Amino acid sequence: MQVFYNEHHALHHGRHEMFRGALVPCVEVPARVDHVLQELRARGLGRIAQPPEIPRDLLERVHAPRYLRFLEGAWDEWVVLDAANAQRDAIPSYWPIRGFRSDVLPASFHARMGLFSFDAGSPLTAGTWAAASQGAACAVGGARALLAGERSAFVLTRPPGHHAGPDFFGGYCFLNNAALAAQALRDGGCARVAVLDVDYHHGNGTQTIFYERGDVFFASVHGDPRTEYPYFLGYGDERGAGAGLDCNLNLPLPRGTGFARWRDTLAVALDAIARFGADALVVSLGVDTFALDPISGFGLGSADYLRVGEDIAASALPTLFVFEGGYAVAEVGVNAANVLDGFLSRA
Ligand code: OKS
Ligand code: ZN
Repeated sequence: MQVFYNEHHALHHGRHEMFRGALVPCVEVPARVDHVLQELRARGLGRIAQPPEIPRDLLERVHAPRYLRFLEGAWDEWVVLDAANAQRDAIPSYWPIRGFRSDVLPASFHARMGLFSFDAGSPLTAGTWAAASQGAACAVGGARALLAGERSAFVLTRPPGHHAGPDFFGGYCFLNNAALAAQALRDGGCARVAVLDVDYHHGNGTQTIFYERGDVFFASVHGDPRTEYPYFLGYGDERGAGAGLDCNLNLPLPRGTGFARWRDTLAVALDAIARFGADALVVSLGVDTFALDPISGFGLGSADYLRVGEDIAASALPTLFVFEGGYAVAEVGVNAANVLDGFLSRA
C-alpha cells in the first residue's frame, strides 16, 4: 500500500486550546502521526510515496477562495498585529451567529478569525498553512494512486480535515483532506465517490461540502451530536438536499457504544455505499473510537480495528484511507495499522 506521509505535519503544533474556560495543552499533537509511521515501519506495511503539487483550482473546488487566502496569510497578519504574538497561537473569540452578517469581510483580523471558524479549540500557528497544505497534497496524491489503478492507499497526515468546511476551520481541522481526495477522484474520472467517516466525531465539514451534490455520497458513524462534539450537525434526519437528497447518511450512536453495535452500524453505512454505486471509497479514518481515547466515548479495542479493515475491504472498492482523529497517543499507531492490515488481508 502506498503511504502519502505528510513530512511537514509537525510544522503545525499548537501550544494551547481553549477548553471550557481554560487554556489546556493541545490534544492534537505531532506525536500521533509519529506513532503511526513508527508502527507502519515496524510491520513493513506500506511504501512512502511523494505527493504531487496540488493545483489551486482543485483547492478552490472544495474551499472558498477567500477562505484559502485568509488561511494562507493568517499567521503573518497575526504577527504584524503585535510582535509578541509570535509566541502565542491565534485563537478566535468572536463569531457571527444567527442574525449577524456573514456577507461582510471585516478588516479586523480577529473578526475574520471568527468568520472563518466555529470553535476556540483549533489554534492557528506559524506552520499551520504549511502543514495543512502539504496534507492536502498528500490527499490528492492518494486519490491519484487509486486513479492509476492501486487498490488502496493511506494518507498519513495531520492536522486532520473532516471538520473543515467550504469556508471554515474547527475541530483541529483546516483543509478537508478527505473532501479534496474525493474531488480529485471525481476530477480524475470517477463518476460516483463515497466518503465513509468512521471517526468518533461527525465529519460536519465533509457533510457540508457535499450536502447538495449527488455525485459524492457521505456516510458517517459517530457519537450522537446531542451529547457529542460537534453538537450542531450529524443528526439522523440530515439526508442531503437538492441534487444531493439521500446522498447523506448519518448514523449517530450513544456515548458508550461497544464494538458489536458499532460494527452492525458500519454494515448499514457500507450497504448504503454499495447501493449508491460508488466507484471509489474515501475513508475518514479516525481511531478515536478506541475505548481509551481521552476525548471520546466508544468502546472499540485494538483487535477490533482488524475487523474494521476487513469489513471495509469486503466492499471491494478502490479505497483511500485518510487519517483523522485518535488521541490515545501510545495506541494510535497500532489501531490505525490494524485497520490497514485487516484491509490488506482481504484486499
Ligand atoms: C475538545 C473539544 C473539541 C473536540 C474536537 C474533536 C476533534 C476530532 N477540545 N474530530 O474528529 O477528533
Ligand atoms: Zn474525532
